[in-house]
Amino acid sequence: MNETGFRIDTGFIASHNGVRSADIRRDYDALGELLRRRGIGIGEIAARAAALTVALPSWATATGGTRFGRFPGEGEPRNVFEKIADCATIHQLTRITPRVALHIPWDRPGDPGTLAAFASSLGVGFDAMNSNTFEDQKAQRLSYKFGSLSHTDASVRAQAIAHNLECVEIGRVLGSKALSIWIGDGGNFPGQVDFRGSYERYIESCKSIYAGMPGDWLLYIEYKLFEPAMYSTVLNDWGSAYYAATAVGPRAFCLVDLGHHAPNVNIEMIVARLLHMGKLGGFHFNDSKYGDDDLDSGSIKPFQLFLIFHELVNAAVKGGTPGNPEPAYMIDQSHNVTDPVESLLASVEEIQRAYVQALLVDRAALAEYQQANDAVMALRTLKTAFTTDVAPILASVRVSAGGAADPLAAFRESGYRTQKGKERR
Ligand code: RM4
Ligand code: MN
Ligand code: MN
Repeated sequence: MNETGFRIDTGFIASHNGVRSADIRRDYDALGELLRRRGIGIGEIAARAAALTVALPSWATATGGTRFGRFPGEGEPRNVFEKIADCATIHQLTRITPRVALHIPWDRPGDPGTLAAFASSLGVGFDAMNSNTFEDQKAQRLSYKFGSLSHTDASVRAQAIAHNLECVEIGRVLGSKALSIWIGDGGNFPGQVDFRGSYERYIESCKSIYAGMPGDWLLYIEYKLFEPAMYSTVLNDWGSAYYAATAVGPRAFCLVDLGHHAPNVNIEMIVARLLHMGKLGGFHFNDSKYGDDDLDSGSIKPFQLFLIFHELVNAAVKGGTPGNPEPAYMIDQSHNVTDPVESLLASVEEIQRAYVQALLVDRAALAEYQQANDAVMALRTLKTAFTTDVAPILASVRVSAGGAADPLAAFRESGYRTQKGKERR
């Protein structure tokens, strides 16, 4: 079961890079010259690009699905070991995804120690643990139909708390250092849920979980506007998450999933607010057009992704914000019509691209334009960074780290999925 089977050969990656290296060098030098004229050293940008890391969601390596159906592809991972193998392949090609976020019970390991050893043999580790009290599992004693951590019945709340603590126990063995909680609790009809009572119960449940976490673990509180509850959600927005995280304790932080807001909400401003308050724990990157669409990062609103990183870089260059940890970057997507590995490879590249573009913002000039209320030039300063083609930096740092110049092309040329189609019947 924990055999990897086919793996992409390092020699294959070297020859993939070999035929592209002269072009990459030329493009990198040309971009270096352009940036030099702007007073930016390309070497420093490249070093920071190489230092970025993004966690992969175990649950996104297999085809997702909507409530209308699911259309799996050939060679999909059948168990958590095969999911880890796919994540390791993504890390092999991109070099910036060294950790996997695990979803329990979807990917509950039989023996966490065996899984930890397997992952480490493939060069990956574990990020935040993700609990699941938004659906019922076989042989589960009490139902979450009417909620979990905020349920009116104390014994359901106790069961949900125990599940979260089990996630922590598994995560301890895996080397994880954080727990992400997202609940589906809410109401479908006015009057169904006592807004204040349910929120209070949710906070008390989180306090119990927090009390059971090791002292060096962080708790990420993920909010979401709606769904599965269609009228009201117990943890609906960043303000509710902020208050809850504050009430729970200093190691509790808010998690921003880009798909969990109403359309057109200014998410970059929420990021700035949470950084300001020292309560931004991390992200679930994805993209959306209408709701919690879980589309590939940067596929619909790449400018928004850039503006989010602009706020993050702003905070970092000002020495961070007191009390706020380095935000954890994680992907949370659902792949319905694409090869999940290809979607993840593309998403990782988009996230790294947005980050590098944000590093190019002329912050001194921007501050002057803001001071002078020069809106046109302020926007142009951002656009100058956003429209810079940083692809040569991305390719070059990947190649230097032993990854692929073009991860998507390398993945296709490698025949990985066809091989897995044979192995994973
Ligand atoms: C939720 C939320 C959680 C994710 C589940 C599958 O909408 O985004 O983070 O674990 O979906
Ligand atoms: Mn999420
Ligand atoms: Mn979601």
